[in-house]
Amino acid sequence: MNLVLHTYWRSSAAWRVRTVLALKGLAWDALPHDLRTDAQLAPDYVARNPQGLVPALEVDGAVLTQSLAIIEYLEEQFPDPPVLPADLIERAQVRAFALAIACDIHPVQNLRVLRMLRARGLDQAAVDGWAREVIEGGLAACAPLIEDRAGPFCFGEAMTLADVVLIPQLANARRFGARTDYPRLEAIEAHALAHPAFAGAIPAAQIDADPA
Ligand SMILES: N[C@@H](CCC(=O)N[C@@H](CS)C(=O)NCC(=O)O)C(=O)O
Repeated sequence: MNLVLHTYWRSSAAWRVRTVLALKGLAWDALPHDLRTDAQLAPDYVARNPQGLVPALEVDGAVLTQSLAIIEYLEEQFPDPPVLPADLIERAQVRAFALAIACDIHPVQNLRVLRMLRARGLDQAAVDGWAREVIEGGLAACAPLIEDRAGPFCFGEAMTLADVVLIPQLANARRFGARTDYPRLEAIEAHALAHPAFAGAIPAAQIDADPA
């Protein structure tokens, strides 16, 4: 199977997919699109993904879009190791945690929304303040969902979709100076980043990353 990931090193949505590809031991080729130059809006890419967003995953030429749909595909096609628990209640809780970030935080602070605010006259400080407020409110709502759970990952001993989505969002939080000082979230982050699946998935490890 030939896997080609349309990606950008700093994209948190692409980072989610990179983590799951690594966790499942899958080899893939990177096709980077530099969001700073709007490469994601180039006609040949938009022909593949009309949303003009990264990531997209080409599977033997078939184009999959939306990071969570891509991850669900990978989970169904390559179930081992899983990113969703076997227990159906826990599966729904893991998905809910991931969606709370992927639907209710990330889209409100993504690049095109921030650019729209800038275009409507907000200065950069006000735009960054918007992102910070959105992320802080979102994380404050997510933290209690896993506060009382045991284990080094969000939902126990094994990495799940919840961790895959949380870690990039914490990186975004730091980028905008949002508060991240939730002891459980920070402990999960430290544990997750030490996992081999994250080593190759982090932004700095990507072929298109800016030199440090
Ligand atoms: N819901 C989408 C979000 C994708 C997304 O927002 N990608 C960002 C990078 S993290 C992007 O391509 N932004 C370019 C833009 O906003 O024009 C997913 O999960 O795949």
